[in-house]
Amino acid sequence: MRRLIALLAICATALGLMALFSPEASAAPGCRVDYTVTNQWSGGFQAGVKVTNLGDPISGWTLRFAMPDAGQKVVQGWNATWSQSGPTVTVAAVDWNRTLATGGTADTGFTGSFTGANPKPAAFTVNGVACTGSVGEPTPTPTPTPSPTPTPTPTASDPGGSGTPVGINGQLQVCGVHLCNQYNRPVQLRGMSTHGLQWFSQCNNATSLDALAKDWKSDLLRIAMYVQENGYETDPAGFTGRVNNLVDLAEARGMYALIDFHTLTPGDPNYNLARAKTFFASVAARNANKKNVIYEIANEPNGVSWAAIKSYAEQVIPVIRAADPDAVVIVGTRGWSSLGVSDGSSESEIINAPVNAANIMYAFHFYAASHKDNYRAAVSRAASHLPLFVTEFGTVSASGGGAMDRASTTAWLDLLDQLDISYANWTFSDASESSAALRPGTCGGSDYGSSGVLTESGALIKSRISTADNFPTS
Ligand code: IDC
Repeated sequence: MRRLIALLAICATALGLMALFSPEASAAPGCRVDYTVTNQWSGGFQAGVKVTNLGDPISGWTLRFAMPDAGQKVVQGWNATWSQSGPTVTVAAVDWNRTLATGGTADTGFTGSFTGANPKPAAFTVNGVACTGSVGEPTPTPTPTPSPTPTPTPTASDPGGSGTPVGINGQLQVCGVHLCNQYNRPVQLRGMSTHGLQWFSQCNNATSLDALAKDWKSDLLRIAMYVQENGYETDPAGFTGRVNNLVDLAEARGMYALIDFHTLTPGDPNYNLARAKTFFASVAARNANKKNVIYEIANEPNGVSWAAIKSYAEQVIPVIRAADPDAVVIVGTRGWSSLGVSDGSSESEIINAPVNAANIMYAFHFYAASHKDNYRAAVSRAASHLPLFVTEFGTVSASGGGAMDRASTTAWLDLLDQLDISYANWTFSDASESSAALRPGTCGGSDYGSSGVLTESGALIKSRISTADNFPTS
């Protein structure tokens, strides 16, 4: 009998130890959850949920909390897998944020709906351990009732601070063939594009975007959300959430955010028409009140006529306008956004049959080692008829690799400066390809701007975009 008791005691200890070391119930003796309602409207709200691990490093986490009111429902979450059963909300880490060092944080959030009150949730646990840290500010009362304790957001009138690109220029609009600021004066935005979010999200974090805004002085972040190649189509809610999160990170730093529906293969954007409508309805509704958002509805149509692209645009643009009437929308062009040139056509097919919508621009892309004088000539001609935005370009060949072509890149950027055409460089990432601005592996560190981490392309582009903007203010 005594032996049996001893055996049971050993088993119990072993089970306890297993529980302690399994990632789900690991030894995190402490955690904090910051829950902040960042926006609230009639029947709906948005909240940021930040998990801080105050215990030992963990290699996986699941957050749970309870919604106090029966009418409170999670609609869509981001940066984690969200589910709700009755009052209990379960938030499971995703691959790229499941490891949390001591003091490490994971930023997630969700949009929700509510019917009665919208009290703040309770009983936060991470891997079953109660999080006793602060759970954030009291929830503001629904608008339009003025809130006694409004949750501060950087959205208001001065996003990211008064000296920033968004702080100075405010809501953009197309005037004539130019992109104009709130004073109706032409502006040129110069910045960077992410790589595919499905592959390089580790390069887009608070530290790297601080560097991009302050050190690179980038005016914009293009958010390249691939639709295929393990992108949006595999997890619409997850990718929508990631895009929204990056819009917020850009906004908080006073940068414009170009939401790129990165279609590439197949080349006919109509293949993704239904997805585009769903995606843009959602991001446009969610970001309608922001001044920093620009929509790019199809990255690079290819193997498809201008008529088919125009038809796609005329179906997607009204969906955006219904939710966000005043934002600039950019339409991709034939032949990988070459204004048709790569297909043996030219800008005249667009001039002769423009998209039937206001406040829009047309995308032009180039890769400096592949696209030279005849493409520059097309842009020079087109620029006096069409509002153009170079939403993507590389300093290298169209494969994204090969040698950097400094002379052609310089000729291109000088031309764009002269014409006041905005641009975003491919890519602000550490991909192992010469178009990447950061050296392979460097996104795991905390330096995103010094010469030690920049590639040849990164150094050239940073030197070009970090010069003073001199945006007109009257
Ligand atoms: C390339 C990436 C490469 C990736 C490939 C996948 O650099 O790492 O494997 O896409 O599709 C474009 C496209 C852009 C390309 C880029 C370079 O918009 O997605 O990225 N490029 O080839 N158009 C012209 C060049």
